[in-house]
Amino acid sequence: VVKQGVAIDINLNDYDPKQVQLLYEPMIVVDDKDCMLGTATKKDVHLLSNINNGLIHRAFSLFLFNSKTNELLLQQRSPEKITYPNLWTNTCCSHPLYNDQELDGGQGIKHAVIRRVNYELGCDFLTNDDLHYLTRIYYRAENIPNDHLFGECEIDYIVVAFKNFNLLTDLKPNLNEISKIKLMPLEQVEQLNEETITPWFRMIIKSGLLKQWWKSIPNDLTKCIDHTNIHKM
Ligand code: DMA
Ligand code: MN
Repeated sequence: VVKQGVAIDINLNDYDPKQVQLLYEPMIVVDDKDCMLGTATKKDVHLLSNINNGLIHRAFSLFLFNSKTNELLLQQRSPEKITYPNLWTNTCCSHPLYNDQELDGGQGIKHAVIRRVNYELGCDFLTNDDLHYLTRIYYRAENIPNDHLFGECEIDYIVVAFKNFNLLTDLKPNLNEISKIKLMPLEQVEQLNEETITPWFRMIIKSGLLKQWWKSIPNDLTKCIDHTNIHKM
């Protein structure tokens, strides 16, 4: 059975054309155990009407730490983003695509991470070996208040990397995706104003998971690996 969600005709003229174009990317539709059910567009999986009918899709969240300073790389989403514009969040979030290279839960996710850090951050220094898939979280959230159209309901693969890089010379943010980037120590991340960060980033901080991962890098990360359970947020 291919679960696809209902395609709804909505007026997308008020949104950024590049971001609208990306709404036709093919996502991986899964059940709450992360078993693949089929595919649907980025637009359809993020429509609240479909989310309310139980549509779940696969995503990833990358946390890139600067090994020199032990700080996390954060990004501020651009005003062009259709969901959660202008909010601060972890290094890079996106979705694996429904294609041969990205369907697999392990290698496919890493392929998607490398594709997106390149696209969003102009980052070309991460390789498969730098990426550690730790665990999966399940969460659901609505888009910014006053938009009753979009939201998220995802199985989110948590990927961590620890690498020495220079914020100014090794990265070139794509301004259609990101307005600002910065490095932050744990204490500062934990004090971020909830209103200014994305819901998934807030849940990951509040749950204590981020702190646990942070304290375990780089040598103790294996104790954070759980490829069996899905943390419900
Ligand atoms: C989607 O992020 C993934 C998560 C974990 C929320 P996003 O909205 O930044 O996706 P994209 O960058 O592909 O628009
Ligand atoms: Mn999503």
